[in-house]
Amino acid sequence: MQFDILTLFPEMFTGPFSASIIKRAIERNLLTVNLINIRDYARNKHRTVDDAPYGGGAGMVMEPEPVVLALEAVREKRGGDMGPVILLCPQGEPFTQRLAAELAQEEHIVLVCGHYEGIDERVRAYTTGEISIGDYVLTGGELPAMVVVDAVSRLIPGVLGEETSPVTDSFATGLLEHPHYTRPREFRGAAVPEVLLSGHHARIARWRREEALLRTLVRRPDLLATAALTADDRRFLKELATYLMRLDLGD
Ligand code: 4GX
Repeated sequence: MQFDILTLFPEMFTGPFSASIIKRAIERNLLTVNLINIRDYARNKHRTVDDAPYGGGAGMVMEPEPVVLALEAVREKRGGDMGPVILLCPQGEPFTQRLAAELAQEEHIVLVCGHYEGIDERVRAYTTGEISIGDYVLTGGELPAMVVVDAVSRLIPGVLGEETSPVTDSFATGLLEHPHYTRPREFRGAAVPEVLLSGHHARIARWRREEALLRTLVRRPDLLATAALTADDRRFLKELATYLMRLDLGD
């Protein structure tokens, strides 16, 4: 998998990409991240990349030419076609695990990071899509680009290593994850649930599933509508509903 990232601040990426799993994926050649400084494509004498907005108003807008020249340089290097060219912005398609899984099928992804108030609208004609990582406003598209690289990269076979599989992840199952515990058996008076020490694999699996269902019901009931629920899951949730209806909480 290859990412080309167009940005005015390539140095923002060095920390997150030089540690842990992404670093290892790059070292193992499972992943290539190519950072392209948009300023290198500024052709005017002061190498400016932004300007005041037509029509007036506060803030600056990124000029179209440096971004489009950078995109054309990437296209040239890739010998013509390049797969998705994605602008990170609040107007984009909401980024979900489903979208991450779709992008993980690609060989080559170009991410365009806007800064300031945004990018000249005419750049959008050179992109194939737009992604938003959430309904809040950031100072630039760099953090969203890192989020996309991270979520997509961990779905590439081998990136997480042999033993960890992303298919059991929360969201892959459509539910929030069950609680996790490690040693010690008792931490400051808080014990590990007995069932996890039992060695009874079927009971442990059922307990985890029910904890996942409970958590999802309480924290993200919207997810239950689309989760892949088994007959056992439905029975558990119905029992819970019956129990709650019969519960007498007084006045
Ligand atoms: N999820 N921002 C992008 C500048 C901008 C605006 C319009 C291109 C077009 C964001 C988000 C996000 C702030 C990144 C505005 N660039 N991006 N930036 N939330 O808030 O993706």
